[in-house]
This record gives sequence, C-alpha cells and structure tokens, in this order.
Amino acid sequence: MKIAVVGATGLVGGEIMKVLEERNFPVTELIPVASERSVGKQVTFKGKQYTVVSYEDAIAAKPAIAIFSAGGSTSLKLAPQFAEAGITVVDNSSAWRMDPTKKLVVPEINAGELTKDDKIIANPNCSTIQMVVVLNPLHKKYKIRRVVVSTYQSVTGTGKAAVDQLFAERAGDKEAPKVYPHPIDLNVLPHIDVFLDNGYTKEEMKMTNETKKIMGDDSIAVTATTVRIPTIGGHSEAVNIEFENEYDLDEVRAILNETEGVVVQDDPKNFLYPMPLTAHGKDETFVGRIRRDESQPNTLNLWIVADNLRKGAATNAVQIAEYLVQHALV
Ligand code: 2RA
Repeated sequence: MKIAVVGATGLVGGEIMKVLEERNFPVTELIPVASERSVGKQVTFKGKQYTVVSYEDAIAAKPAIAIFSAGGSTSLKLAPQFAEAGITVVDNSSAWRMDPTKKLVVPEINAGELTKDDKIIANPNCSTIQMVVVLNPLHKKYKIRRVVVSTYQSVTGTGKAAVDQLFAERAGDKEAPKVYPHPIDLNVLPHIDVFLDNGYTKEEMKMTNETKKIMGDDSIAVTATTVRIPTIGGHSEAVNIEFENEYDLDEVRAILNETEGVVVQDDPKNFLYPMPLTAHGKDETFVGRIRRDESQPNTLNLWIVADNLRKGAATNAVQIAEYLVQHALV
C-alpha cells in the first residue's frame, strides 16, 4: 500500500515513519511530503533513502492513505484536496477535531465508528489520547461524573525548535532562538497553546471538548490545567476522577490491567510508577499511583504517562491506518 507522510521532516513525521517500520505496516511505497523549503531533502525508511516531494506530487502519486502532521493551516487547506483525490487523510492537527462531520478517533475506543466515507479522520490531541485510554474502561464500569486533570507536558509537544531551546539554555547559550515567552530549562510554564477569553488555554479546552467527543458522552465534566515542563520523554498527568457509582480499588487495577494499550506500573514501595524517562519511545500508556481520593466519595486519583510523540501522535495515527487496512476501508 502506498502511504504518504505529510510533514515528514518534523518530529512527529519522523516518529510516524519509525512506527510504520516497527509495526511492519504493509507499505509498498513511502511518499515523504513537506513544504517547499524541505522538498528534495532525504529521509530514511527501512534503511532506504527517500526524497521529500511536494504536496502536488504527493496527490499525483495517489497514495491510499496520507498521514498528516503539518500543522492546522496546512491541513485545512490540503486535506480536502487529498480527500477529493480519493486519498484517506489521518490528520494530527487540531484543524478537524471538533468538526461534527469528522470522526475523532482513538482506535481502542471508537475506531468502530469509521466507514469508507470517512476521508478525513482526526487524530486527537496528545494529552487527551493518553487520558481517554485510561478513562474509557472506567467510565464504562462506574460512569464518570467529573475529571480534574493537571498535565506536565514535554517540550517535544511543541516541536524540534522547543527541544533545541531547552538544550541551548542548558548549555548556557543565551542567544538561542526562543519558542516560549520564558526560559524553559529549570522552569515550569502554566501555558500550552494560546490563551482564550475564558482564561483557559486552547490545550486545556482540547482536553475538555475532545474527551466528550471521543468517549461519546457530553455529560462528562472535564477541567484541565496544562503545564509545560523541561522534559522530553513524554507527557504526565495527575488525574482526579469522580464516578457516579462506587468502585473497588482492586477491580480498578484489574480493569486497567486488562485494557488494551494500557500498562499498570503501580508499586510505590519499590518506587515503581510511570515516568517520562521510562515511557520514552514506547507505544503504551502507563498508569500508576492508583489510589482513593479520601476527601470525597467515589473518587479516584491516578497518574498517567505516555510518549506524546508515540501514542499521543504517531502511534495513534498509524493504529487508525492499520484499522482502515484491516477492515478494508481504504
Ligand atoms: C503540546 N498538545 O504538547 C501539544 C502537541 N500537540 O504542545
């Protein structure tokens, strides 16, 4: 199957190619695609060099699927052109996520909604994906009323320039280009994406709105504080969940142990809990610090970590593509 990776020279684009390779996705021809200034560059896939092509050449090559990670405005403009040419787009940007005519998919939860007519499929925000894979099985069992989440997000979520800023600051380079309005090394920024009129950031509202859409339940209340920290391995989240019904802690652990894509790491006595350092490069979502919120009934605290470039972006997108192939939807 011909697969295009749009935004092939970016951090997520590179990760998509790695994941396609690792998961042995049936790629017969890889088409790396990027904007004008990257056309002609080389990328490596399965030990072979591929030349980056333009959007026009990619559409003309007619891949079955194009996985986009090229930003919202590129996606708004180009995804419909790919779709019109019969190419199914899996899009990593926020451009289509809340469009009621587009599906927002985490395969473990709602890939079953996909049909052949879905030509533009939205991949959710990284911090939302890792939270909902843990919330969904618990919602089914105990019904979630409200979620309070605080995130600790990796600079890789911003992109390569942010990783460069972190390491430049660490090396003492004061002239290095800045992506953030403040230093990020030895600092914490309660600010991810732009601020909105309601005082929340766009990232925080993504967590609220996307969770309801993916889990198909508008009654789930979600309030978020999203924070950037100087780490690279993945995003971490402290999550407080209030259920409508009573729960049993052992049963919660058993449910999460059986949940596809989730790994329970919860042995505090032996200092075992999820961390960005250990989640880095992995496809799973890790959960630990599972404990009762003793301040009110039917409420649970836990800690979730995943590599935001993997399950939060590339892996989830490739899993959507795998589902399309396995169910003959492309
Ligand atoms: C971030 N959620 O970490 C974004 C990336 N999509 O900034």
